[in-house]
Amino acid sequence: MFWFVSLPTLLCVVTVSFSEPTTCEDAQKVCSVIACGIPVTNGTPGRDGRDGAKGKKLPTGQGLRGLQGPPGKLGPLGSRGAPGSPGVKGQKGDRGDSSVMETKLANLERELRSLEAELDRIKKLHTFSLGKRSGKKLHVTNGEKMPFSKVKAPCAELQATMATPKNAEENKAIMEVANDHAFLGITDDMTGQFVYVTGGRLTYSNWKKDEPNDFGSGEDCVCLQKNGLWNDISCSASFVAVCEFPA
Ligand SMILES: [Ca+2]
Ligand SMILES: [Ca+2]
Repeated sequence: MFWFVSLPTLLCVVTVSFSEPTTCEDAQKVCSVIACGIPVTNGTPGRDGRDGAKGKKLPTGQGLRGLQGPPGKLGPLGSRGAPGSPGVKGQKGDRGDSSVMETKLANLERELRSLEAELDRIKKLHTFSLGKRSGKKLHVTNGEKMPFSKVKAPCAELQATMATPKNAEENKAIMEVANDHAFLGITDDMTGQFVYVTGGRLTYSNWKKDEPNDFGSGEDCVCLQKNGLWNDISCSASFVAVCEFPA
């Protein structure tokens, strides 16, 4: 049977066996008469092939994004910012109902004026009946005689002080009000120097001749005599109490 195979066909088979065409189409390009698709029986498996060439390294891919972590710690307070610009001025509000307060205030003012007038009237009555105005002072007395230690209290009840003449006019006013020997608010029982009971050294005096003499080393208070002269005398003696307060 091999003897009927033409020569070109035989050469083609030989040629094909040496060039190892990879496909049947490759074989057809070399040999136009070769018959493809002829069924063949499977042979024994070939040997394992050699290791292939090392693959090309690909660029690093992007991995999957991890889960979001917990919030971080609160940061420190920032510095105080600059003041903002003023807001838009609001509309004028409705007028409140202040008539009740205005009425009460008016009543209080009326009562205050009435009390001031009454007080002024009482002061004038005192001046006319008991007291004597001298400059900015008003001197009063009830005519009662008492020791020096007891004069201070009734004056304090009137929110006044013991009579302390600071000039000749006041000295004369006290003398006329007392119309008798009177204690003045002056003593030297603490330091040996005569001072006002309200504090401070004397700025005016009207001592009688040879006074103060501190007779018997026991004269620490001052008496205004009926003639207006001063004498240091015992504080335990009793004389008219005269008080003074701002007119
Ligand atoms: Ca004395
Ligand atoms: Ca004396």
